[in-house]
Amino acid sequence: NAMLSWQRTSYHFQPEKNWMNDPNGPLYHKGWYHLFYQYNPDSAVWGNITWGHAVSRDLIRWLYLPFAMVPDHWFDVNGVWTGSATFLPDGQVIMLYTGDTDNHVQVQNLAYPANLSDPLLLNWVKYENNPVMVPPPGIGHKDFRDPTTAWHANDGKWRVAIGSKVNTTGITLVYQTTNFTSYELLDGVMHAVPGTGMWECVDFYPVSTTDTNGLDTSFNGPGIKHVLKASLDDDKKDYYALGTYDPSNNTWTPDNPKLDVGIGLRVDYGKYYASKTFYDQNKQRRILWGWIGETDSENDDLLKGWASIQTIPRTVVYDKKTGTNVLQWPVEEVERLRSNCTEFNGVKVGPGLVVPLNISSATQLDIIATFEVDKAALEATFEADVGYNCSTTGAAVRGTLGPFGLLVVADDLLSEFTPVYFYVSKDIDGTYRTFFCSDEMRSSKASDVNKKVYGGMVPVLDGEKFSMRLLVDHSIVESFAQGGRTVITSRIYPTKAIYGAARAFLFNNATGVSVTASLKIWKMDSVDLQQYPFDSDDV
Ligand code: DQQ
Repeated sequence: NAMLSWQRTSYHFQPEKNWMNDPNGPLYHKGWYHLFYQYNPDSAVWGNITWGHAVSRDLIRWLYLPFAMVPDHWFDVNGVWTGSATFLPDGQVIMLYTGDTDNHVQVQNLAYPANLSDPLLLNWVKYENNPVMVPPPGIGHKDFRDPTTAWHANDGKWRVAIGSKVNTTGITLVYQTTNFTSYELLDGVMHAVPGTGMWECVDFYPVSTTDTNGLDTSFNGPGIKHVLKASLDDDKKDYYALGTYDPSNNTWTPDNPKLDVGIGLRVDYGKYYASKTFYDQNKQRRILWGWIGETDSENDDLLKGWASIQTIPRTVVYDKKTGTNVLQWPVEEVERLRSNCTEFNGVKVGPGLVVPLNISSATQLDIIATFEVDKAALEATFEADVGYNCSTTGAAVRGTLGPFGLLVVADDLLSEFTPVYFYVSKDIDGTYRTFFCSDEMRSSKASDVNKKVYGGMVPVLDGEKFSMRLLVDHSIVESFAQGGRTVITSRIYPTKAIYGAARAFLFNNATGVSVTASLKIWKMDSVDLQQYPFDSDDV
């Protein structure tokens, strides 16, 4: 449907048509990054789940390959569901995935490449004695899915985590194996959080507290913490926590019980789910993928013939400055798409003002913006909006110390726009709290769009400016605050602010402070995604 074609992205990964959901089994092999993904070959809604497959040299320019796995055995005939890849020391690639069986039981299956020397890993073999794990006693047949990348424990055995629940308690089960064909369930659970429901797509990985490089999933020792992430089926949100892993008793303990998995930090505060990391041995970094669904209607998805996007892959590291969160940042390769930089330096935006930025066709942008708030005014404020929360008020509501930020994917008349902004609150004891929000309420004139105000708190340390980075790509805005401490992804469906009509503005809706903004705005080139077999130059 040409009418909706401007909603397709120009530099994010999405299939040519039909439905996509979770990223699966990401890995780097012989010069190629591989992405597998949950895919419906027949329609733009979920179903017939198959593993789509694409490869890239640089995580940005993707080539579509034939399906890696289709639902064709009794142990996965109702869907080749989510899974993860593990490299063995001899280079063998192990793929563990969930199959929905002929009887709708969730089991774990083993697959491996038919030919490891093929850089494209085109052919996959399903192990003949699948399944390799079935729901253990006490676990529901529909509550047992999404195996993680395996890690090598200090006892010389491999371990793999699987999400589940008992009543309304979300849990992580751990199995151990030496050969990936037979598995033993370890006693107890690695972690459990009451009230969080079914844990999907568990991710578990080490981060260095001292170095900036990523760590292989099996890495353990001093100077590291472990991130545990779960995708909560009940509210379709990804939560993570930092903690300590003890392999000897198979437990993981959160640093701060108040910020445990499912009740504390979100991976991304916007439309974002089923994320998964992998260790990139090519560049010694850990890379995070996330599935960005649609927030228009299913009917519109069928009309436009496709649904869902993957984020630009993000590096993830421990935030040494705060010690309480990870930092997510778009992989450096995306910067190769930048062209045509426009700079704005020291633009003063007084209370209640909107300042147009002289950028045309503002649909594909990479924006870096910093804001300085008038210090005297901040200090003179006695109290401001204690108890503020991004989700209760959008950018239209004026406070003393916020909101201020950017309006993106806006038309000239501001009939459509999406504010991405900071909002500062101050308590009578002098403490500040900063929120980072994205307000979709006026992003589209279209009916049948589910619009929200998203966001969360973001630590802003002494001496830091307020800083944000935005990746704008037609119907998606990925927003990173303070170097990636808090991240928000929005889907937007503009009808006026499209192609040449799209603009960007600075705004300051605070009543009590002026802000001074400096920005760099790059146009982003489009990426051509090709179908296999492709030009041999690319291989
Ligand atoms: N999607 C897969 C499941 C997973 C869910 C099925 C999360 O394996 O739990 O498409 O979005």
